[in-house]
Amino acid sequence: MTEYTPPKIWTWDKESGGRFASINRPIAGSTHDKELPVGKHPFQLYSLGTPNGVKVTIMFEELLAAGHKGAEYDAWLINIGEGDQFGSGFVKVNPNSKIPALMDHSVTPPLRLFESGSMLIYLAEKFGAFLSGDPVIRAQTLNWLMWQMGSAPFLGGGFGHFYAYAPEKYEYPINRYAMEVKRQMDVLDRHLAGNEYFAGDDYSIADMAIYPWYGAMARGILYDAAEFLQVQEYENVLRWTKLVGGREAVKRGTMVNRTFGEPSSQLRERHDASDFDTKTQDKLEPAQ
Ligand SMILES: N[C@@H](CCC(=O)N[C@@H](CS)C(=O)NCC(=O)O)C(=O)O
Repeated sequence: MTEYTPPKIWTWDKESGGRFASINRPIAGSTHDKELPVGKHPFQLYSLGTPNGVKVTIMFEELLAAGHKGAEYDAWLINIGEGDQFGSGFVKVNPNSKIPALMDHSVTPPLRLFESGSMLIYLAEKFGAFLSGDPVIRAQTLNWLMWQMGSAPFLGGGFGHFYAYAPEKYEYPINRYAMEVKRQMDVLDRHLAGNEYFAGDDYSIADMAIYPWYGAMARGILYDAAEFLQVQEYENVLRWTKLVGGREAVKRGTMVNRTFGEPSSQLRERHDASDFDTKTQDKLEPAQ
């Protein structure tokens, strides 16, 4: 690795490379005028089927499966590779320009929500589901929810970035973040050795937040790093991953706003429960 002496003042090198170089910028705010579409349901979600997006679509599908009809939602596709997150309408909902972004039109005035963890807590409280009213269990759930929000950036922005997306492979950051991700997996594994779910006996928003990131890592589908990180060692995480991944609502939530993988697993936009049967990519664009 070539050594770098930082200049006195940092300047933006637009050509710095890497998979997401074209959307990374050192300034906030919108780059173009574009209003967001609004569908017929109380909730309007603007997202993409990445782990952060999937946390919220899993929650909506779980709420609907539990009979909460007020949780109907439209899920619009935000293509972050094309810079949709910098449109003026999107920035009004999330000034941080990241998916997911959510509007609740069932309240007056309509409420904007950004940060997936904030959405999970809001929805759980609104519908009285997946977050216990018991102060002790509630605190345990929020411990793990906040753990996920604080830890996953080291998995994604740290390990994933340097192992999979950086323009070249550098030993120092890959070592540093591989060590941290293995430590995190071990934290989860030890907790799950004595607990069915993160908050104890009951499935909660903590499981919904952790599964899309660490369940994907345990299943070996994140950054093609299963062998490198020897993820099969984390047996309790694997047990829990199978349990959560087997839920019908989790399977549906994982399909929403997904633009990669098997065409039958991609429901790029969801505007009705029946879309899972009729609007997946294999049905919209059948192979010739
Ligand atoms: N802490 C945020 C993270 C959201 C986030 O990082 N979203 C990514 C996709 S997974 C994004 O929109 N990136 C676009 C960009 O950085 O321009 C949350 O959980 O909502």
